[in-house]
Amino acid sequence: MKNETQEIQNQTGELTDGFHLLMDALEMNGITNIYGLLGIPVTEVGRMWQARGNKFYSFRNEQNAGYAASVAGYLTKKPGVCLTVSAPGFLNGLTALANATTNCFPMILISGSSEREIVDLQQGDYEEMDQLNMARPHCKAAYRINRPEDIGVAVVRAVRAALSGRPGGVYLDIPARLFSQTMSAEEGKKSLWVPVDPAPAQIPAPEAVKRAVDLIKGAKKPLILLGKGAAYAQCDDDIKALVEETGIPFTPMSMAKGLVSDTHPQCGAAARSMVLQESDVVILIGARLNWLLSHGKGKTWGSPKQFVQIDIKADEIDSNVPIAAPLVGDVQSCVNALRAGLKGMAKPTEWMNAVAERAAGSRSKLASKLSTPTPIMNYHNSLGTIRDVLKNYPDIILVNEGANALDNARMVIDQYQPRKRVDTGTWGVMGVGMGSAVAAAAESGKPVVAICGDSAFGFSGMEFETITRYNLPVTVIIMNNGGIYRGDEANPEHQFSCMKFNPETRYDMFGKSLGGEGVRVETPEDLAKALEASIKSGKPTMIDAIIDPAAGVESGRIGNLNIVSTIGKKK
Ligand code: FYN
Ligand code: ADP
Ligand code: MG
Repeated sequence: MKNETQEIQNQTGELTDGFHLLMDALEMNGITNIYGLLGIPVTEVGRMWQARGNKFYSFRNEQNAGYAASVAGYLTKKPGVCLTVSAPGFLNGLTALANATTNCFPMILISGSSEREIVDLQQGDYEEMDQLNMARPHCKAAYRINRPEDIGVAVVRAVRAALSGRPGGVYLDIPARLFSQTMSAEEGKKSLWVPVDPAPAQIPAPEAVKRAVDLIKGAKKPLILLGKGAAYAQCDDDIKALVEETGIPFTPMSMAKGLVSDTHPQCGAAARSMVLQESDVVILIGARLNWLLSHGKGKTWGSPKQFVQIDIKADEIDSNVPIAAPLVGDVQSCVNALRAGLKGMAKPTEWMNAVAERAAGSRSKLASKLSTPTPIMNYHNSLGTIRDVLKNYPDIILVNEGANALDNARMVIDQYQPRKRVDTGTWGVMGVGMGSAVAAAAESGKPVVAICGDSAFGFSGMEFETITRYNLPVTVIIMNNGGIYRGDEANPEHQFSCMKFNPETRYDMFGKSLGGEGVRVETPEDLAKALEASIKSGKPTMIDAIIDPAAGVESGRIGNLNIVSTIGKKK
């Protein structure tokens, strides 16, 4: 019950509360978009955020809102903010927070929560859960706010934790009652501030630079390997200059594609096996030697390597194999220190020519497959068609998820500019597509094309309604081969195969039913027409591309990770 004084103070605006302090603090830190799903106890935050003229992107499941927030963070270098209700909503968001942390994307998950005195005695609150402790193991930092006067410092801590060093996910836990707790507006204002330089440059040590320069200068077959950490750093010109000044071939990891154009003469993407196996010194720039790079060992790497590793996180070095020349610091500082030290180095022309020759051979071999017609479209002629359309729209952000839909699109579709490809990332997460598409459109204002396997789309397909509701310029292309990996598996007796979907499924009609455009296509010509029309219209469009159910292989290009039983296998 408000007392008399509070009523008077309210009317004279002398009071503020948790709601207002949280929004003031977020706005002061440059946050304008929040991605989330409202309900008890955060509903009012959404309404009030919109009333301030900011955007609240309201999703159908918090996991997708969280994926959106994390991609917003990756694209803007400001923390993406996701807001959820307590317990189940928090848990849905937590998957995305953990994924953001794994991907090194800056994101803040804000969830309403139960009151401490009830949770700590496990007295059975509405959606009771000890969220702070549940979050801690899965994110970079986690804080709970207990007093309105602490909202300012909590948001500053969350912003700095999300952005500094290796970016990542931060959890902010807000017990429900705090939102409506009041305090003097003047005191409240004084409790808010903006962190100075929350993502400071981290300069590599001169002796580390010298060690790396000497190693690279002595290399016969050096290779630059660009990771999404280099893309995130947004020092594109410096990276391009390092590549061109040294004449060293480069190959990008999937989300680093386009950092230097895939069509650049020094791009070794189409000679990947060769450059990994035959190089002698490998310069890792914002790329971890994790599973995606076979942990830096084995047949992927052929001859022994000496690694130079640029990374902002010191203990990433030696995570898998010895690193001969660690360069601990931010990408931009390290790249420019290398450039200074390598000035005038002899370019590895012979090696670069050999790589370029192999790459050109692969590209022309692939080109013939891309234009070979088949009775039912396959991944090559469908993606080849998409590539030919997208090359005229270099501004478009490509979102990509699936197995064969992912691996073939990564190979076929060139990227020409930095941060124009968002995909399943380090974990290979299925279902990131729709959230990523919302964030890409919302943060860039550019058209988005999402190429999704039909299985991957199923994880978050209902968010197409979110896309149509905000009328975002998103084209979703479903690579519909009727199943997980493939659609032609034989049904076991009296059952429908656990790897297949209903062949009657109509994603085009699903798209229309959610308020968008929808078209089913069965030929590359029709696919090209539908894609052009959708991009030109700027309308949310679902293209249901029929792909041969026999096209594709189990798990795409990572079938080597499959585990099969040898017991009782028919010989
Ligand atoms: C690449 N290649 C090309 C081109 N680009 N050939 C012709 N033209 C072009 N433009 C060649 C490249 O040289 C390789 O051939 C091959 O195509 C594949 O290239 P890619 O995709 O870069 O390399 P590869 O071997 O697949 O990389 C391994 C990987 C990758 C693990 C990094 O597969 C990956 O990122 N997978 C992610 C899987 C995932 O997360 N799936 C989601 C869950 S699936 P060669 O040089 O001859 O080798 C759930 O089951
Ligand atoms: P990819 O999957 O593309 O190889 P990873 O996500 O494995 O990329 O690696 C990204 C690496 O980049 C992480 O180890 C992270 O610490 C690092 N990183 C992220 N941002 C920066 C930065 N600004 N400067 C240096 N390293 C960075
Ligand atoms: Mg499929």
